Amino acid sequence: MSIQNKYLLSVLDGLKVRNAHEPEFLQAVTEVLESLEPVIDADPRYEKMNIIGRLVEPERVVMFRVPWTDDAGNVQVNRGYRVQFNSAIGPYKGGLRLHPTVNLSVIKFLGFEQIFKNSLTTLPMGGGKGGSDFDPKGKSDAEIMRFCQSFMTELFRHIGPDTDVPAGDIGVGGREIGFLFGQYKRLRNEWSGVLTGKGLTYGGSLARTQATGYGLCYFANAYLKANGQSFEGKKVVVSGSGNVAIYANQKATQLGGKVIAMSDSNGYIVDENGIDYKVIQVIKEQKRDRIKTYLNYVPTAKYVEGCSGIWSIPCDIALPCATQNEINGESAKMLIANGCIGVFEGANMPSTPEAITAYQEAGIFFGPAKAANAGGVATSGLEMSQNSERLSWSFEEVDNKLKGIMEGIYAACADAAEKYGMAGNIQAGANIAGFLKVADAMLAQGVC
Ligand code: NDP
Ligand code: 2IT
Repeated sequence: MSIQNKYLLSVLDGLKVRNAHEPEFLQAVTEVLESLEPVIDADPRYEKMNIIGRLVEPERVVMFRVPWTDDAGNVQVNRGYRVQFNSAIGPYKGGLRLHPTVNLSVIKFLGFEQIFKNSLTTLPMGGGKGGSDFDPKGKSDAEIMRFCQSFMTELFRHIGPDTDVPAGDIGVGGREIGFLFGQYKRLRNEWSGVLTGKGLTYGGSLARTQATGYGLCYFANAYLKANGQSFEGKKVVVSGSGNVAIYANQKATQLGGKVIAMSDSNGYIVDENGIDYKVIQVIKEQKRDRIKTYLNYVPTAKYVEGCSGIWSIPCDIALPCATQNEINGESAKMLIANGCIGVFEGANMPSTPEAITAYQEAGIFFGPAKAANAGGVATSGLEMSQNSERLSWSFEEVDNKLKGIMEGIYAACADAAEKYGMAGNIQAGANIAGFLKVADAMLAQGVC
């Protein structure tokens, strides 16, 4: 789809000039602006108040030095980021990613996506994201702690429970959130719900750990159901084997699917009998080991070196849960040729533009990340509510709310797509429904 609207084109052209070295960010913005064309055409206020020009510019970008000492006594330095993208509908909210591929483009694309995702949850959260190019792989607990303490020693002055509330993402789970929280509390002399994904003994919410993976399957299930389909008897391929992938496996299996393949950045495993998520929990959450060690638990399974080959495995449903651009046009065509009926994105922006075009041309179901993986941040929003109330809700209560939110997101995307003449296009519906709430809040708040 190419943009015709002159205003949208001028914003995008300007952005390309000013951010030529930020390919992931430009990819994310282009995808959204293409869907917004009918909305901008229909209401002149968005152009008049330059809503799009303001939306694509982060309210604030913080970049900082993160010095730390490794176990051998060497002084290391990494680069830290927090992009506070949009606070029109609530405090900035979004995860922290620790991975060697992190740079400003990656954090800006994630922060931009987060604006619309958070809006879709219906909870009052603005968009933000942060992280560092620190590589947690092979580091000791003590090194992780020293890094997290140093990272928070700068970050603390920019965040707060009503200002900006970070959480986990790739490389940031319960262990890291604990170290970050401890350092924030120490620096501020204040106990507050400044981070989500906290441990259950200090303000965390039940079901937050499971929320992104469960939410992905609740969303996919609602989508499939609306089209007379279900997970029942379906072969499912899940990429990744981290937080999102593990609980996507568990829920897809509970809903009647069979997860036959999972991966990490080194390679993938295939087990036609179905992969038990508990084995992956042991390998990844307890031992922090590689996926190929699955063969020590299930010797009949197969391991293949290299992660992108996972999309050549015939399956009915694909749940990409690893990282951005992990499904390219060629992989998408392979999935479709092998009979895949739907791709639901657990990771952020896992499909390249060519892959999305292939899904659309084939007419398969496509659940875009900002809708399909919103369950994690939605449950972070529920954690914030519990912290404010000084109460904790039961697992069932949080899980039921999460399910309701994901079903509501599917309905909102379907309705928005239909209203703007693109019935069935859930990708466009997600962008439009997410945009409208933020844009209308921005209109109400004047030029700021
Ligand atoms: P984890 O760190 O728990 O797991 C990441 C998984 O993806 C690992 O299996 C990792 O393999 C693999 N992976 C990461 N980078 C790459 C890469 N460059 N190439 C191949 N594989 C890679 O992260 P999460 O499960 O939390 O996050 C996964 C995705 O879901 C990300 O896109 C994240 O932004 C998104 N997401 C996460 C949410 C959350 O609540 N955690 C919420 C919504 C979206 P290896 O161990 O070998 O690196
Ligand atoms: O991409 C995401 O939505 C997340 N990593 C979760 C963010 C959050 O604040 O829970």
